Amino acid sequence: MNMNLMSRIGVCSFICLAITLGLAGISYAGLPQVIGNWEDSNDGWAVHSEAAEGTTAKAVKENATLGNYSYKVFVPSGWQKAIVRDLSGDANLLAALGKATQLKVDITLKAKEWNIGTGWVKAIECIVIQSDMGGWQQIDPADGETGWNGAEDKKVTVTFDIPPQTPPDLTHGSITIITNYDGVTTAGNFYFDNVRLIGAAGETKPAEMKKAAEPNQPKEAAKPVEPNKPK
Ligand SMILES: [Ca+2]
Repeated sequence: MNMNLMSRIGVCSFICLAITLGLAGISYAGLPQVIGNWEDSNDGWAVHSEAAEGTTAKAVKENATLGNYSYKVFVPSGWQKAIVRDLSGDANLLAALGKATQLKVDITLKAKEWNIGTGWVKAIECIVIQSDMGGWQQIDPADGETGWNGAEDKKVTVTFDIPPQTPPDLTHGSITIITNYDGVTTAGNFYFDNVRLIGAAGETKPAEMKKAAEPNQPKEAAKPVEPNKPK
C-alpha cells in the first residue's frame, strides 16, 4: 500500500515536472518571432547588396497577411538574391534564429500585374542563411506550393526547415530570400509578409505558456529530467 502510494506520487511528480520543464523549454528563445512585418518600414530588410540591377523593395499598404503593410519587391528574371535581413547585432533575434526549427513566409502574387506567357514563375525559390554555422546554407521549401500559372491571384505560406544553428552562441546571422522566374511577357511584383521564425512548439504564442510554467519551475531538478524529455 505504502509502496504503491509512493510510486504513484513519484510518477505524478515526474509527469508534472516533465510538463513544466517542457513548457519552460519551449518559451526559451521567444519563438515564434516575426522578423518581417513591414508596417510602414523596411523592418530591418534591404535589397541584397548583390541583387540584380533594377531590384526594388518598399513597404506598401496592400496585400498584407499580418498588419496592414507588406513588402513589395520587384526583381529581374532568373535566380536572384532579392532581399536580406541581417540579424547581426540583435542578441534576441540571433537567439531566435539559433533556436528556430522553421521559417515561414507569406507571399502574394497579383494576376493583374503579370503576363506569364510561355514563361514560369515561382512564389519563392529558396532562402539562404549565413551565420556562424556556415557561410552559405541554401534551404529549399519544405512545404507550400510555389508554382504559379498567373491565372488567378496567389497567396501562399511557404515553410523552410532550418538546421540547428549552434544556439545560443551565434555572433552573426542573415537571411536572404531568393526569387526565380523566367520567360514571362510582363513581370510583376512579389509581396512578402509575416516572415517568422518558428520553434519546436509551432506557432502557439509562448508568452502564455511561460506564465503557466514559471511558478513551478524547479531549477535543480532540471538535469535529471532532461534525458527523458520527449523529442
Ligand atoms: Ca505586415
